[in-house]
Amino acid sequence: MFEYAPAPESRDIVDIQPSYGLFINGEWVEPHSEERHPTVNPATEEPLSEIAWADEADVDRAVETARKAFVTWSAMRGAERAKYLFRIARIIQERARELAVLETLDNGKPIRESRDVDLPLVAAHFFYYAGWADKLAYAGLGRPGREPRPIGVAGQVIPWNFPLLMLAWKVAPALACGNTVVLKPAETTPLTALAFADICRQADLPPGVVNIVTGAGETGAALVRHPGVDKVAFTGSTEVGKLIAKAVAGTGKRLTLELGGKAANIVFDDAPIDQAVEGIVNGIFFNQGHVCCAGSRLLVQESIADELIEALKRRIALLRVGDPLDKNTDIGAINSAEQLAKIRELAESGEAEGAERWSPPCTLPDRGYWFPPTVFTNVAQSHRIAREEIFGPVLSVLTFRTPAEAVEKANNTPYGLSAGVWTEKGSLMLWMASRLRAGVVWSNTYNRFDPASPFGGYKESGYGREGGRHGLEEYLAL
Ligand code: TXE
Repeated sequence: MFEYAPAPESRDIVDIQPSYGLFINGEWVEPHSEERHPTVNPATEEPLSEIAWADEADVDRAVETARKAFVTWSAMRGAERAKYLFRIARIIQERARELAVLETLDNGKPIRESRDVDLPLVAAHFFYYAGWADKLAYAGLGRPGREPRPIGVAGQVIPWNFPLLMLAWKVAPALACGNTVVLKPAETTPLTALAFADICRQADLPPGVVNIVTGAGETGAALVRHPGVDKVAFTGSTEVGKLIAKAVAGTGKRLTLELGGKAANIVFDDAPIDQAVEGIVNGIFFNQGHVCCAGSRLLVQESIADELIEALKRRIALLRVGDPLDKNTDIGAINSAEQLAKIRELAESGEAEGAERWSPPCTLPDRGYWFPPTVFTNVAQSHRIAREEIFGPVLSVLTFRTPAEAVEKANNTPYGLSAGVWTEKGSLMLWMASRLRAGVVWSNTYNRFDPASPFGGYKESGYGREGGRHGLEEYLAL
């Protein structure tokens, strides 16, 4: 039905090196072990570059460097630090097209999303926290008469679903407060973090203030347990989050964890159906569903369930799955073979447990990692697809009759990151929002982000907040 755009966004505008070192003390250095692994374009399975694997000795070097840099960076006037952050923000804007293409190549997300969502939010985050850097002393943070101080070296471990945006969420507030950083990107999506290292040089950021160590889980674990790290910030799986909480326990390190989710998107019978359908589609298919706050459980009021599901399927049938560099693509590639296997396994469990599986007819490319948009109906709360985070384009539909039942079902999960509520009744909206055990509740919208707004979870979705003034406080000794 659709014409695919003949001229995909050109990949010529990115300059990918055949291999990368580690970024320590403002320089590219060889990893101690000289070990490297490819990072792959998930849409084609072609290697993009060779990435250094940092070991304990490399992490040690990066942390020591960050400790030295902390002495001058933390003593610098906030207004001076702000200048660097503003400069970084502007360079990100100037290089936005290139960074968007790089993100799409390494991650598999549609270029329309990396260009129109990720990159603008990345720049906005740096602008927002640049604005805070010279206001820390008199903004009423902490105890009266005491100037808040930075914590020290922040060890930051980030996932692959929003590689540059997660970097921005972590690096911008850390630097604004006067901390220095050692950051480990995810092993499948290191390229934009490495481009960010180049941006730090371009912005003349003093050496050692930001250090980037690439590698797998062992690199992250070495960073988290390093005694020279004062604050750990992690976004990733609940499983690894628990390991990190154990590793940090008793060390005195500050910790924030942003983990998994199984959010309910709740639609009442008075909601405008078309608007709700758009919100449901955005809630679960944005970024292939690789979103911690994805609206992966649709809770729909029984009286409108048939009508809504019908409208939803008509809308989903129009989504275009394919080449992430094509500007018309709605759903790109799954980030890795491992993630694809996980999604497949959970979808199969849905069928085996008796739920009804539906996907529109769609032709998937021969190479690369792909999964069609999928809806499960007849889902019971006990099914794995209603309980476990799938982290893919798979929606589980459940129904409810009363608001109390909607709250009970929405909260019936070990997670508590986000929720969506669709109703025209303001009083019902407020009633729901006050009862949902979720860090973020969107009303008549979904997946809306703003750097000024705090984000974070309840229960097994983690603790601490990122974004806004709350996110700033996580990087300050108040
Ligand atoms: O996550 P990991 P994975 C969920 C999602 C997904 C599942 C597995 O359900 O299917 O997790 O994804 C680093 N010490 N989320 O395996 O392993 C790792 O190198 C320190 C939700 O990719 O948690 C990477 O940089 N670090 C989520 C980062 O942790 C360790 C986003 C995340 O990887 C480590 C991603 C260790 N022991 C996945 N082991 C969200 N909240 O958005 C691994 N890492």
